[in-house]
Amino acid sequence: MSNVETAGAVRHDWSYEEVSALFALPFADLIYRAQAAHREHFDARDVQLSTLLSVKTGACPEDCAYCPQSVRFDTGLERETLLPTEQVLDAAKRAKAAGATRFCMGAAWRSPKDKDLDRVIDMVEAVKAEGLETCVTLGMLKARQAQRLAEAGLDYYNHNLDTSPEYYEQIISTRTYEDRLDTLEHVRDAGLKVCCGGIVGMGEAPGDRAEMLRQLANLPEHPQSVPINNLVQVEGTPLAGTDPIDELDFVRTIAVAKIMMPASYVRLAAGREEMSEAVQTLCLLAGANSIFYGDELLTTTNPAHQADLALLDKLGMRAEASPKYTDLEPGVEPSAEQAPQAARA
Ligand code: SAM
Ligand code: DTB
Ligand code: SF4
Repeated sequence: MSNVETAGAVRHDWSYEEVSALFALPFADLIYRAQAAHREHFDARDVQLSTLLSVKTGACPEDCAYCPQSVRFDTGLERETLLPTEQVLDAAKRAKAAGATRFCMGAAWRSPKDKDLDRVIDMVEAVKAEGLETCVTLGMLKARQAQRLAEAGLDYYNHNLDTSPEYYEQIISTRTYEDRLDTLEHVRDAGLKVCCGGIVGMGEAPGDRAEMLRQLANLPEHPQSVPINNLVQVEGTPLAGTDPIDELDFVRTIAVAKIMMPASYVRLAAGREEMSEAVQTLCLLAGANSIFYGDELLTTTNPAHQADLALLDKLGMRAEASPKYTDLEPGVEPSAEQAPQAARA
């Protein structure tokens, strides 16, 4: 597996040495391989646009060291209880009008209570009826909760591994790596698509990035969506003041993720506000084909719509019109736009 002829192969048996060797490639060779892998599965002009909304903010009992929403850190964040469905739907309509195709709702919970889940299910149904793909991230799920979300028509569940198993204990003590793998199993078993990635720039060693990607790619199925977040440093969190990751090492992380999980959307996720257009462009050249779109992430800021659309335009790229994994109704012919994507799906 050392050249572009085998680019695009979907494997689940990566060794640590192989992943380290990818990170060590000359930069041009790495980008060449990532591009080749990407083009086996996607149209290289397309970028998928997902808009985030925090539907329940702050006062989270967990201690994730990166997170402004933990009740344990004083970040000055205003807490908010679960939003009414109408307010969520309004935000989803605005996201759709601006060009997003997926709407991701996040809640600062360790895990949802069943009565909370009822309300989230209402939101999912309302947003889906608008014609948007839906994603939620609510913390740990039980098998039955994942099934209920699947029955409601949810498309994706986001639950990140965040980092390597070895570095994990430096970052979170209130839930284990195993807990995360269990939730991911429940989500897969319920037939939901998985959105799972991690965060870099948390002071991890390069080997932790390699191991995090190895963990993701060696899951029983590749997550259909892989967000790579660059830590957004928030004053008051334990990770504020951490030395940022070298920008080219960030690009390398994206490229290696694409080579290892070529059929997955790799999302250039949090942290774009601090990145130049040139670095974002390198990420897009390295096979990132999804972004968070809209001027807010969950509690921090993100580039404005106009800036992102202008960048895509400058690069001859475009917002993906119909997501690759959209299920077609049985018996319904794919539209001309869907056809090439449906054929590859
Ligand atoms: N509470 C739920 C959970 O953690 O499973 C869902 C919401 S949580 C905010 C979702 C993800 O956002 C985290 O797993 C983490 O990867 C990412 N995240 C949170 N704070 C971040 C930050 N400051 N910078 C980058 N990514 C962050
Ligand atoms: C993901 O991987 N990143 C998103 C989403 N999944 C839920 C969250 C980023 C949060 C950044 C910090 C904030 O805005 O609170
Ligand atoms: Fe809570 Fe999620 Fe933030 Fe961790 S990442 S503190 S679980 S909101």
